[in-house]
Amino acid sequence: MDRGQLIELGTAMGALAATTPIAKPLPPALLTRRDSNAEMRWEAMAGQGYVVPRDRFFVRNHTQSPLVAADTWRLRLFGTGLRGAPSRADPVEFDLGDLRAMPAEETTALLECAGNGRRFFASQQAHPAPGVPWGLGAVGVARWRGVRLSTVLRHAGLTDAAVDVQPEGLDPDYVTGGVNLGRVRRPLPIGKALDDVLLAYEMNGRPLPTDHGFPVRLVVPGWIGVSSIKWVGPVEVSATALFSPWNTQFYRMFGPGHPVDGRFVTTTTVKSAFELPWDARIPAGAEVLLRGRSWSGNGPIRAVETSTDDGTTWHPADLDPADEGGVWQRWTTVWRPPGPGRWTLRARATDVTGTRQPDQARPNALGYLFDGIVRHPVTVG
Ligand SMILES: Nc1nc2c(c(=O)[nH]1)N[C@H]1C(S)=C(S)[C@@H](COP(=O)(O)O)O[C@H]1N2
Ligand SMILES: [Mo]
Repeated sequence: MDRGQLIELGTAMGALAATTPIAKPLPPALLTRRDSNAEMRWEAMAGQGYVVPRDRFFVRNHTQSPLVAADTWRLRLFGTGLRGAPSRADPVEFDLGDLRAMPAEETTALLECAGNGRRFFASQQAHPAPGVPWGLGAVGVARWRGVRLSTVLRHAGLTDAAVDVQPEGLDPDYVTGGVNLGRVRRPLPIGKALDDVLLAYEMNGRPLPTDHGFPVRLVVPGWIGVSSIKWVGPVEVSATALFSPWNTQFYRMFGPGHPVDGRFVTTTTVKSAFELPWDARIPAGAEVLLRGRSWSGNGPIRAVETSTDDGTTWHPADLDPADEGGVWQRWTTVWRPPGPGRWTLRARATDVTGTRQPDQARPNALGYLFDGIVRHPVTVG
């Protein structure tokens, strides 16, 4: 057996030896389980600070969380975009100690699944899409600490010829419709890879939790969640374009108004959520302070408006000045319910590019990038 085969066998056995659907507890007050995924409940953010605590951060697993041993873990870079490590069997390797010895950076970044809000394509627009039926809770903000991907790529012998960087997860192969698509992996254009991407080993001040990619994951700010590969092991750096099902079959915009072969999805869209239970109970006869958050992959939020009369009139919400320029924006608005009964709350945000949430999101075959105004039901009395 040559060294390449040994490495393959080693990582395969490592991934197979121990996996769990989701490692952390899923208290129903914090998270809603959706198969191998878990959605944050928005009421669990009421009264919280800027970041989402680790216990309620959403989990999106194509398969299962692998229990990766930190001491034997290696980052393995290879490919035609590197000097002297063209083949997967003979990679440039770094262990956790190597990464920790490189200059560390900390960044506050938002992670959002491309399918966040997918269920509203069905419930509000009669246009259901396949996939995890997320409400608005497949999003979270955390403080990530790690080393820049660009730093590691340069240590690995990056050449000017590199065009794509493809990190690969150590979780089990993804099998769908009877077809084994291999490990979760998605090419990242070299421009983004060298810009602000982090190889993170800490989340909110502690080592990454198992479900969020221990020991090391990518964090790709502003881009859809699938870009931020968890439990990263091999990383291919290529002088020619790379392809995987995650940039050809999934995470492309297909359907009317989109190119026949779809459009590669990069940044997330603008959204807003109330920090309230779905169908919240609100006491009658008093003013209530409604809280929420808005965010956009285009950059900071400039304005948020709310409506409690089915979108007839809109009122500016008060933006928390502490969040100005941040990756999401907290806001509040005072509401005096006119009387008992069922009411619908709406919030719409405008981001730094002037993009405002539309009444209807543009449908697409796989239900990505829902940006429509969500009708949040509440019961007063
Ligand atoms: N290896 C691996 N990385 C992955 C995934 C996965 O299933 N396996 N899911 C991706 C998707 S679709 C999303 S939205 C984010 C979710 O990150 P989280 O589970 O830490 O919230 O991880 C991404 N990275
Ligand atoms: Mo995702």
